[in-house]
This record gives sequence, C-alpha cells and structure tokens, in this order.
Amino acid sequence: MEKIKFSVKKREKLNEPKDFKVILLNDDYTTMDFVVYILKTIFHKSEIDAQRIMLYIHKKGQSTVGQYPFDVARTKENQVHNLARKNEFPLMCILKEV
Ligand code: TYC
Repeated sequence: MEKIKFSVKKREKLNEPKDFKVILLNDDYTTMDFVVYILKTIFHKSEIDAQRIMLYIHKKGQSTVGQYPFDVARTKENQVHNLARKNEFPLMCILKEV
C-alpha cells in the first residue's frame, strides 16, 4: 500500500488563508489630524496610539497599521481611499500579503 506523505497538520497549514498587512504611506499634503482621525475610526486605535503611529509614518515614510484577512484588509483600504478623496487628501495605503 502507498504511504500518504503529508501530515494532517501540514495540510491544514497549507489551506489556511493568508493575512494581509495594511500599510499607510506618508505624503506632504494630508494633515496630521486627518491621519489620526483615520487611525482612530477605521483602525480603532486610541488617541495616543494614533498620534504615535501618525508621527512614525511622518518620519519614516510608512507603517503597518493592521493585519487582517484579505476581505477585511481590502475593505479598510477602500475606506481610507474613499474618505481621503472625499476630503481632498492624497493619503495612500497598500496591502502586503503576510
Ligand atoms: N506628512 C504629513 C504632513 O506633514 C502628515 C502625514 C502623516 C501624512 C502620515 C500621511 O500617512 C501619513 N502634514
């Protein structure tokens, strides 16, 4: 009889859907207050954390602001872009597979 060459554990892992990081990017035009507002409302950060993350992005260029299953990550990306455009800011975020 032929041997089954993969363990149950390995197979479960192979079929697990991957998470996606949502990464917020710096720009020269979006106001700091608006980025803090986005971090609080869309990513559920506290005021203190939102300020800290916003300043980190401002200095370093980008930061991961959350990690979610693909559908949730895509929805948050759309929410950021829609709210930014509505307020005439060029704020950008991108997704990266984990
Ligand atoms: N750099 C912007 C400014 O000086 C602030 C900013 C921070 C913009 C974070 C985008 O993701 C961002 N007004």
